[in-house]
Amino acid sequence: MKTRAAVAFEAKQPLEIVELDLEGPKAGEVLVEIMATGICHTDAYTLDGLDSEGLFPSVLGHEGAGVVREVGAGVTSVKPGDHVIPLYTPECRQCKMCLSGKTNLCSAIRETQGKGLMPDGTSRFSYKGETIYHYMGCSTFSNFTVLPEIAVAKIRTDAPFDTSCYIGCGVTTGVGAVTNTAKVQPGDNVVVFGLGGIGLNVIQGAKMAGADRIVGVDINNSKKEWGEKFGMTDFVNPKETSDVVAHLVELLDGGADYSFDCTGNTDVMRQALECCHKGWGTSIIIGVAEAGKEIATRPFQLVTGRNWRGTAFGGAKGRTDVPKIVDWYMNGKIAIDPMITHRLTLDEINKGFDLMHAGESIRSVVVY
Ligand code: NAD
Ligand code: AHE
Ligand code: ZN
Repeated sequence: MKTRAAVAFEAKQPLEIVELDLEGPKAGEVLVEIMATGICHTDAYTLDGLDSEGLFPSVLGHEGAGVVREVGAGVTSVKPGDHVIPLYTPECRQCKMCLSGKTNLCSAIRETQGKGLMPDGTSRFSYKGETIYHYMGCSTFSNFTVLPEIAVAKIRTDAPFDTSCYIGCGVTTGVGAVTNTAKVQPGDNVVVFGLGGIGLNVIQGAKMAGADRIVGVDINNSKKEWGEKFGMTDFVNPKETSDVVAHLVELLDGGADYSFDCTGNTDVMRQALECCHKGWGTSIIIGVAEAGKEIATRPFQLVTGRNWRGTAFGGAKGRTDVPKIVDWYMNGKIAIDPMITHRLTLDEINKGFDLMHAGESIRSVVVY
């Protein structure tokens, strides 16, 4: 079949809207009509050539929601007409990682996914006879995409596509980092670095968990009002503070119980660790750093009881947890609507990247 898609033909170039050839689902796969997709900073990072796994030409996008249109042989958990959210972290429920109960990092298809291919080692997308790579196993910047059955979460049919797509990455990552990874407890003090599409969800997760002080840190002062909407109690602009770590340690009587990096900047990751309370403070890295970057601190920071951890997709097990997060949204336990600042057509998708880089959007969503 044919599908309209925004293709990343080359790094650092605008996406091009073209009609691709798409092969139907093979055994264990499903064809999904994507109804809406968010634009996450990770898409921009890959498009900018900063991802060591980045491949071109490819169809980016990993924050979608849509409808199953066709299923391949042997598919039992979804059927045509089901509403689904694609999962860049699948959940096979059979691999060592899934069975460990210790991680959401399913290993069933990770190797081929990182090579831009389906589990059988081939791509379903092509253009004028040339292979176009998949991205993060999702490729939601295509109106139709093919996904492994283990990489779709079936969700309720009354959830709007243009908001619930955000649960495919940003919402689950931010809220899950608080509830699944950090396990923030009532009364804890939290610091969040980077108040974008992820950081604001960390803030609303921390508020939901009953955190006491929720301090937001961003170099863009317009993010103060955004943070306050979701439960932030204090705002710090590091550009207006001579020593941001000392300031945070002072503000929180010794430092944060939990801090979160939502910037991808390795210098900020160090600040996030070092603003943690001696003896127990834990810093969670969410931000994705560009290829070649490394983190550093004095080992003394860890010797004296600070902990450095990370999280992917908020530690969520996609097929199990995503439908529950959709319920949280539909029941009003978490907010999504105010964070969708822009709705665009597929033809306008490059504008979504411009708005992100200019710090003018929280989430832009492409509605097909
Ligand atoms: P975004 O562009 O919406 O937000 C980034 C925010 O960080 C902006 O508000 C920006 O002003 C702020 N910022 C930039 N430099 C800063 C600095 N030096 N100090 C303080 N604030 C600073 O991006 P996003 O979509 O929220 O994504 C944030 C990061 O999370 C990205 O690195 C993205 O790749 C990553 N991410 C990781 C996961 C995961 O599973 N681990 C999932 C989604 C996104
Ligand atoms: N490909 C990069 C790493 C990118 C990365 O860490 N991705 C996160 C999700 S970001 C979503 O917006 C993730 O899930 N990581 C776990 C994994 O298995 O990829 C690189 O450095 O090579
Ligand atoms: Zn993302």
